[in-house]
Amino acid sequence: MIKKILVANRGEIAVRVMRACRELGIVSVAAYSDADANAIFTKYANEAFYLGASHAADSYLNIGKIIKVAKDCGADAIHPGYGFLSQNPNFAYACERAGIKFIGPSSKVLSLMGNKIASRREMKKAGVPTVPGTEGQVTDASQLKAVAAEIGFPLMIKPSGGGGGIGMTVVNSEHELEHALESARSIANSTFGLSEVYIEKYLPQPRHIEFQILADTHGNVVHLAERECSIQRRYQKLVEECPSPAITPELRREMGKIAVRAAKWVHYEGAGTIEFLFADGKFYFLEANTRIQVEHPATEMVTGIDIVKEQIIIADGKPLSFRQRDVRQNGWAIECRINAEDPENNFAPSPGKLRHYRSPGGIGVRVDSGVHTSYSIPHVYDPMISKLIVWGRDRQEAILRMRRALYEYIVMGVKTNIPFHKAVMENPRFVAGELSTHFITNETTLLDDMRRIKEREKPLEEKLSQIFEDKRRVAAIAAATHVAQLYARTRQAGSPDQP
Ligand code: MV4
Repeated sequence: MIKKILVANRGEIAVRVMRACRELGIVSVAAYSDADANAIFTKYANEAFYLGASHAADSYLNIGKIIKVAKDCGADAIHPGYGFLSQNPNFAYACERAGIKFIGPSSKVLSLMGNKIASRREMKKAGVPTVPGTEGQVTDASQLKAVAAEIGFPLMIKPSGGGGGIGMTVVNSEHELEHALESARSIANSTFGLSEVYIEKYLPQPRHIEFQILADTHGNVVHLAERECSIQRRYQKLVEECPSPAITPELRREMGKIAVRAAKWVHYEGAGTIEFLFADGKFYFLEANTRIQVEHPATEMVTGIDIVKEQIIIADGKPLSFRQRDVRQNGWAIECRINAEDPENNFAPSPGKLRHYRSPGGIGVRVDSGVHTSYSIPHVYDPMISKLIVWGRDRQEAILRMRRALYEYIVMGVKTNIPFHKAVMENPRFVAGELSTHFITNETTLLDDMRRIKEREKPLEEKLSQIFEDKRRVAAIAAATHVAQLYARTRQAGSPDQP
């Protein structure tokens, strides 16, 4: 039985996992770097162990150090979160050898799904529709020409070791072929240490739709419907929703069945997602994500199922706590990733100290974060501040609620993408649910819309900064005259209703 879990991650996802541990009565252990010594997750955990320097190679990416901490603290299992080592077969293998349960699929499944040519081949065998393209890798131009003659242009060269868009090349015509292939193979080799590339027909404006699945060790595999993640910038998702406005109940049944079949075919274990490209009513397998994903809360809001808790239950060898027929889809959820970045400066990271921080609340609002007022967002990691997730009875209500929640969000001290999210939530195409992976490039007015919204909200900002400026001035005076202590004593003595 799992009694103690080491969380091999940081920030909001570390807190998220520890929350599930707490509800399950499992002891949680943080492993932290220098930069995170005072982070919330380090304090939230029942125990905290120092890993190493802030640079991820010395801490969150260091397999040896993490396994050592797990042994030292007596953890039964390791939760890898997302990013870092979460999809690393060597890490899963190191856990397996150390007799510590890796919360996720086996190292074998991670290897298989991490190789895009291999996973594409397996999915084809399983009867999962894939984008028209090559069976295996393509090494020379003559081979590539033959494929191009068959599937036509535009086509896409993709690295087998990749994922997340790195090293992908669109080829529009025959005369670009030779150069594109050479360059793609060289980029693939330098980024992934694997020069293998494959070819797919290029879909010009697809939607990105992913099915959440859960698979236990008793052969139960279920899906929790889909999320639409089309709104992204440079392969970084910005807004996700559950369900997708493009998917009818019939399509959901069909795609869900196929996602479950895909998971069963590879003997998947744990939580995962099967990603599809969706265009002209047709869907094609893209890749599988073999981890908990950033955007999992959108699905949790709509289904009421705690996906992280189920991950732990599965890792413990127990059957899923529900069956496919128990899964109810209720209403609509939207998630905005709130980042410390400057939309006015090409979305450059804006790390630094949160001079003031107040997250929204009220009905239908969930904020997953690992930050607080006076916390400094480190420059060495991803500059995500939080995930803001709202629920509504329908998409319209969810959008209005997201606008309201964004209006309430106060972050002072760093630049954020909150104003950009406000522009997205007011965009007519977004409101109509007309989305594609090219949404942000196509919607050329978003930055101007954002500036207009900022101008419109100036009066609110001034009122807020007044509050916080005043507070600081009062605190400074009180401290100087020792009034603070006296004030605290009178408050303790008086009625709690007294101002
Ligand atoms: C594609 C595609 C169009 N056609 N494949 C980008 C990330 C990687 N996971 C796969 N990607 C794409 N593959 C074919 N055959 C368009 C994309 C793509 C994309 C996919 C998902 C989410 C956002 C995207 C943004 C640009 C391109």
